[in-house]
Amino acid sequence: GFDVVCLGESMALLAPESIGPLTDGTALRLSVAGAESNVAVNLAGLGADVAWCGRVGADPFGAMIIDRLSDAGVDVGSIQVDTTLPTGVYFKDPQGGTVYYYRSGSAASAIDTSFIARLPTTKLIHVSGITPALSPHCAEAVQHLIVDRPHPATISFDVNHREKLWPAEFAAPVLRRLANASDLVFVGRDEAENLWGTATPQQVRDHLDQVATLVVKDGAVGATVYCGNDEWFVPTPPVTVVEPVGAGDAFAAGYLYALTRNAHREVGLRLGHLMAAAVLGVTGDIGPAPDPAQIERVITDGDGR
Ligand code: KDG
Repeated sequence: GFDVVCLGESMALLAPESIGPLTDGTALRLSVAGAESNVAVNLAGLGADVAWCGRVGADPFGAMIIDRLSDAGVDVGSIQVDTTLPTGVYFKDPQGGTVYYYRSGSAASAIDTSFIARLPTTKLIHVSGITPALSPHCAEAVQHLIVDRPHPATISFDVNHREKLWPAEFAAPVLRRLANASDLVFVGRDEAENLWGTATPQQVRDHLDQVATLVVKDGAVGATVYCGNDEWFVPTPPVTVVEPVGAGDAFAAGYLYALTRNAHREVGLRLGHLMAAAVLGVTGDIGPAPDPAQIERVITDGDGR
């Protein structure tokens, strides 16, 4: 089986080539985006045996997603190609600081419990709070995966609240329920505050008290991992932020990679920070390839200096 299976929607992303308004005549660049496939690409870069499972359309965008993930070393053998529904698309507006999704009725929005039944064998399944927002079928599928547990795998859940898909008042109870039924949860401190009104990492822990392992990321401050009554905190290393998108996905990949190597939870936080820092320094969703020697130093010595 795989070390990790990541499940979700990937889309074609259209973003201006240089910062400016989204208007007629603006040159756009086409690329691949998707939170869970970003995690898969980062994990493959670290050397993990990882598959991405999702549904794409029988169109150039679906083909592009399959090609790029395959190039990155991610297994694409479980991707379903839908012959009628299209690949989702979204536009990034860096000037307005927002995104526009064209993904309702996408191939991925038809992910259902039968798709979950066909997931390949793995020790660890990574999903996010984006998927239950895509359609009622997707919500049922994620609930089935996490609550009914048809697969004997550890479930990792990144809360990933996307305001443009569902406002906090609708998302809050669903994301809390899914998080509390997962084995490992990633959430941003400010994301949790926006959803549940929890101001401090400890308040997040009190709100998600059923989770075996909870990782609360507090931006430039640091990350805390809670496990039972124990907790470990690792400060965020200083970094110049060019563009933050993808940093959470890279963080999750670093933590999950440490988990596949049976490293200590604190090592997971360090690898998470290291992977996130690489993405924070670039405009793209994925950072430059990590230095394998530095990764090994973090895993064996507990730090990468
Ligand atoms: O984490 C980055 C994602 O937000 C981006 O790749 C797009 O998956 C995406 C989404 O649904 O917003």
